[in-house]
Amino acid sequence: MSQYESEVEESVSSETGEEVEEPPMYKVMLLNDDYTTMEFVVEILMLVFNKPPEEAVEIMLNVHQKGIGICGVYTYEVSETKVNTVHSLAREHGFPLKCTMEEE
Ligand code: TYC
Repeated sequence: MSQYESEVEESVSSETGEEVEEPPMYKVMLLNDDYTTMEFVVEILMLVFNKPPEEAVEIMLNVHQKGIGICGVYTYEVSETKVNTVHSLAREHGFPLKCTMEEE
């Protein structure tokens, strides 16, 4: 079988959904605390979670009022990296901000 034919066969089997499984997805959540500034949380949401400014403020206020809130849903590796990035940046700036992940 030529290289071309083998590529076509692979793409057909992917399209039928028989050989491709969706990866599990994980919610990344921010937790409220009394010490992290609102400005820092908004910065985190824009920088780490790619939220536009208005949405970042909305999510931050939701976490501030309810105690916890979802920042995004990603694969395991991406979620883990975002949690670690949030904790590193928070520590660097002396804030106790906590972030967790949970399978959807
Ligand atoms: N509660 C904080 C304050 O009043 C703000 C805050 C919001 C902190 C969201 C953490 O995940 C958080 N300064």
